[in-house]
Amino acid sequence: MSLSIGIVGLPNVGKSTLFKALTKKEVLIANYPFATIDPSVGVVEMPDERLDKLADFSGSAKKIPAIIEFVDIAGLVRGANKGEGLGNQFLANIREVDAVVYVVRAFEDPNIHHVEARVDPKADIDILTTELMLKDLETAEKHLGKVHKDARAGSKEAVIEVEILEKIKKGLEDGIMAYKTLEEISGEAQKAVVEKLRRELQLLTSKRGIVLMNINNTNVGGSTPHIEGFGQIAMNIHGELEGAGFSGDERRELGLAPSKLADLIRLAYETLGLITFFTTGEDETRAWTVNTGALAPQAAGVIHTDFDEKFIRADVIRWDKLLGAGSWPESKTKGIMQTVGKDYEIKDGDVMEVKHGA
Ligand SMILES: Nc1nc2c(ncn2[C@@H]2O[C@H](COP(=O)(O)OP(=O)(O)OP(=O)(O)O)[C@@H](O)[C@H]2O)c(=O)[nH]1
Ligand SMILES: [Mg+2]
Repeated sequence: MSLSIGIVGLPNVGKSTLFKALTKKEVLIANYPFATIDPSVGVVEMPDERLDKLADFSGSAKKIPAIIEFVDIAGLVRGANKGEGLGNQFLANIREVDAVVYVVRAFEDPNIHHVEARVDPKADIDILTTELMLKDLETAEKHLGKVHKDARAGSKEAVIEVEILEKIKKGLEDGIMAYKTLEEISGEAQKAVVEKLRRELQLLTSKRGIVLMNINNTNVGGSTPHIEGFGQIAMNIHGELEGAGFSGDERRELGLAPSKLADLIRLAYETLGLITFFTTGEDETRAWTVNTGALAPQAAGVIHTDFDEKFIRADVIRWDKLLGAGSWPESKTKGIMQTVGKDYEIKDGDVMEVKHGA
């Protein structure tokens, strides 16, 4: 399970600068709108000191962190849903990601051109979400046309689909992003249709996100935006890039503020309801990603697809307790380690050893 996050925002707000700070990849950073046309994709390792400590503890030959893919997407402007600016080009890119970082400009700098000729992060968020919602409205209406036919032909599933699409549509017309409408739908048959619609329509606002305010050290211009249920972070993107590659200690010596890139990645995990568990041994220590609420067999299935069906039981211990016990066998004799069955819910920070019949 690898996670991909799209960087979305108005032109010239620092999206490519953030992408470069995160991925250390060379991209065009330029003080003019629409510098980015084709999206760039880069992979970032999830920083996690628990992984480092576990790998030291086990004397592992390899250490494999969880990874996150970031996609630097073209800037979008007012009217983009109708093809303004680079128009529809960015939409396909947003469809492909799991979550969105909405970057808004909160720094004052007369030398950096702002497409709206003012600094107002809240107004920028309104432009971004409005454009995406308008596009979603178009997609939902188009799809409704098709599904209506199936519903009339007597398909039960299509009847539910129409119901849900109508709710999404009404919500979008009232300025409610699709993720919110979808999350509020209950009923087993309904939820199955929600999953189907998520996959098939990939509505732009059906994805969760983070609001990132690009600030200077000195000021936050305009009013603070907020999207219910979304993570929020303020960051000096330019400073992040300048400090990229320096350790925490080096940053202190240079008088740079501590990096917030790791906070951003953690926030993405939180926002998406993801947790990390570990496997560890002499060969490797590895971090794995699962959804909150995943049961032991599902987690085992992330390690190897066969392990899900052929799951028998697992030995589980929280990472710091394992370190405290001194060794895996000692954690057993001391009774700190738990042997769990199929109904065990994996917790963030668990170390797991799967017993399977595969
Ligand atoms: N003062 C200041 N300038 C910044 C900051 N972040 C980015 N910039 C500058 O803003 C300009 C645009 O940065 P980019 O990262 O290329 O912006 P973008 O959002 O990718 O723009 P498009 O690809 O055109 O949509 C560059 O000149 C950056 O150096 C910041 O935090 N402070
Ligand atoms: Mg760019």
